[in-house]
Amino acid sequence: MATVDDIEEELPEKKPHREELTSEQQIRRRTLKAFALFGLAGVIPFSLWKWIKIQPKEAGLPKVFREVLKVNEEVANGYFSNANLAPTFPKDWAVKNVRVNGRDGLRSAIDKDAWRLKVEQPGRKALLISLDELKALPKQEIVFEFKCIEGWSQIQHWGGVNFAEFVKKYQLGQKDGSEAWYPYVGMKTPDGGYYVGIDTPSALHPQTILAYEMNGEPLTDLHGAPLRLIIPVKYGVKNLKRIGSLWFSDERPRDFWAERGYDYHVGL
Ligand SMILES: Nc1nc2c(c(=O)[nH]1)N[C@H]1C(S)=C(S)[C@@H](COP(=O)(O)O)O[C@H]1N2
Ligand SMILES: [Mo]
Repeated sequence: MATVDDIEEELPEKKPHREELTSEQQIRRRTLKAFALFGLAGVIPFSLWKWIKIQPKEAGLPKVFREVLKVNEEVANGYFSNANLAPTFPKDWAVKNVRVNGRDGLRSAIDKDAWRLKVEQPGRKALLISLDELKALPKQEIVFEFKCIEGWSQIQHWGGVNFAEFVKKYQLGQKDGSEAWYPYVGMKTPDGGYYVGIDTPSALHPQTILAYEMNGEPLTDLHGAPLRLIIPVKYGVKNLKRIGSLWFSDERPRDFWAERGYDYHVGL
């Protein structure tokens, strides 16, 4: 893997550092502010309103409101918009010699017939879903440029179940008795040797797939059989191979490469 310094060099303008805060701290700060404002919206005291009115303005709106709008925009984009789609290509542009990168969580053999996808959510009984059940859902294919953070990329062809479709089918992600979404999805290999955390809007992005095929064939072991994540809005590191279980949660799930110094979100 590249070092943290390499990544910072690769993505200078994408990760502007405001003051001394890391992007993670900035997001947390902004989100907290947004939630605080949502909570106060109905009962906002006059003194606070006066304070907001004297805040610095950005595009005509007090900056605090602008920040709430930004968070809303980001959430809305992730869930609903097709505007930020990764470019796609004709099938015959896809490479045949797909590179293998990363074997964490793949070193032991698994019994693919006995394999089930375990799905968890707070307050619910775990689901165990077979590959045949997933294959019975509509198949989505994508040919896109897969990018590894180490500096290589390839045009690759994957097929599987659209993640949002899967979520809808099994009624996942939203908190019981409310419209609110769990903010994170965690995933790990059956042996726990590799694991990722993904923000829910990115997981629900229209191009995110639970893939069981590569180039029209079942996945090979080293590409993540029987099921892997394909998430074109993220770098390769988040595209977990050999998914054993996935879960929705309020807490940010552990993430293998974030624990080794990479940015948690590694978005493209
Ligand atoms: N289980 C598991 N998934 C993983 C990894 C890994 O080491 N183990 N490496 C990641 C990285 S860094 C990349 S670039 C892609 C590579 O996928 P590929 O081997 O199919 O090209 O898998 C990702 N998913
Ligand atoms: Mo990677």
